[in-house]
Amino acid sequence: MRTRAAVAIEAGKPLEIMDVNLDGPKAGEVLVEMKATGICHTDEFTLSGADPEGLFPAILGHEGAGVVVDVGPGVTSLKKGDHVIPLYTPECRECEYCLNPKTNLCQAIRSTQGQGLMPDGTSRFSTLDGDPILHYMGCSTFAQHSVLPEIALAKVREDAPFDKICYIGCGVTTGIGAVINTAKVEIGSRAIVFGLGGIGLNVIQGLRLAGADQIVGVDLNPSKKAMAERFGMTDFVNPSEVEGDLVPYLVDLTKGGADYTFDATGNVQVMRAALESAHKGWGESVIIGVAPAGAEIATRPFQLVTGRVWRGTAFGGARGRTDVPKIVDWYMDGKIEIDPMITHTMSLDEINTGFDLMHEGKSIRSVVVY
Ligand code: NAD
Ligand code: DAO
Ligand code: ZN
Ligand code: ZN
Repeated sequence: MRTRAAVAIEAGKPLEIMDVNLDGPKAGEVLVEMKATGICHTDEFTLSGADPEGLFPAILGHEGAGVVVDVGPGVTSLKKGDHVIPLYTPECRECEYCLNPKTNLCQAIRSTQGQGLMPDGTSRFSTLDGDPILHYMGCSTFAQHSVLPEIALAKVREDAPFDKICYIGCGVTTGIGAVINTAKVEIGSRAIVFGLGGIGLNVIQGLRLAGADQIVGVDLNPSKKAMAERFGMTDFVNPSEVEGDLVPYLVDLTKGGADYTFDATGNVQVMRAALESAHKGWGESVIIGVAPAGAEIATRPFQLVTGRVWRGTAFGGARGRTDVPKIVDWYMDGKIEIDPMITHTMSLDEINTGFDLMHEGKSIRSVVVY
């Protein structure tokens, strides 16, 4: 079939909107009509050329929501008409990783997904001239139709609005999951969140959900304060306004250090400050931000000897087919908010405007509605 897509032809160039060919689903695969997709910083990271693993030409996008149009042979868990959210972290429920409760990093299709290919080693997308176009993070949600492995789709309730729940495909789940699944924050905790963007705001609402008593937000951009307060931040710190070192200031503010700290900036100096502002003896620091290629973290080992813990999280530690439908329920039941974070919506033809808004720091989330 033919479908319309925003194609990343090469790094550093705007996406090109064009008709492309899409082959139907093979065994274990599902054809999805995308109804909405968020534009995430990771799409920008790849499009900019900063991602050393970025491959071109490709159809980017990994934060979608849509409807099943067709299923390939052997697909049992999904049928035509089901509402789904694509998963860049799949859940096969059979591999060594899925069977280990300590991780969500299913490895069933890891190698082909990283090469921009479907599990059989080929691409379903091609140009009208027949040249292959690569998939991206196993999702390629910047196309009106996409083919995905069955294990990379979460089935969700049908009354949930696509233009909001697409954000659960990455930002919402990553932020809330970092709190609930990775840190396992207890009621009454003190926490510090570094970076109040699309991920950090969801960490903040995750902390509110978990019953944290003190939620400190740290950001260089003072315009982030109002929205973070709306989601539960109790104290705002702008590092550029702190006299002296940031870490002792934060340790003092949290009465000896935070029980939990989160990096949602991707900056390795911030990651160090996050670790060192965690409480001596028990404080845990969770790295969410993706640092530039080759960047390294540092601290004095004595920080760990004296009881602080450094850990990281991918997709908020969520097992997508199991956890994503529950997060959609939380949204529909009013336990979490998404609507205020969707600051802009646009058509596929206008998708490059979404990237411009991100560069200008004017959006939290832009969503393309098909
Ligand atoms: P964003 O750009 O919307 O937000 C980042 C925020 O950090 C901004 O508000 C910015 O002002 C602030 N900031 C930057 N430098 C700072 C500093 N030195 N001190 C304090 N604040 C600073 O980005 P986002 O969409 O929220 O993503 C945050 C990070 O999370 C990115 O690195 C992204 O790649 C990563 N991410 C990780 C996962 C995962 O599974 N681990 C998933 C999605 C995104
Ligand atoms: O190596 O098994 C693996 C998969 C790693 C995927 C980790 C994704 C981390 C977050 C990237 C940004 C998400 C938008
Ligand atoms: Zn698996
Ligand atoms: Zn993302």
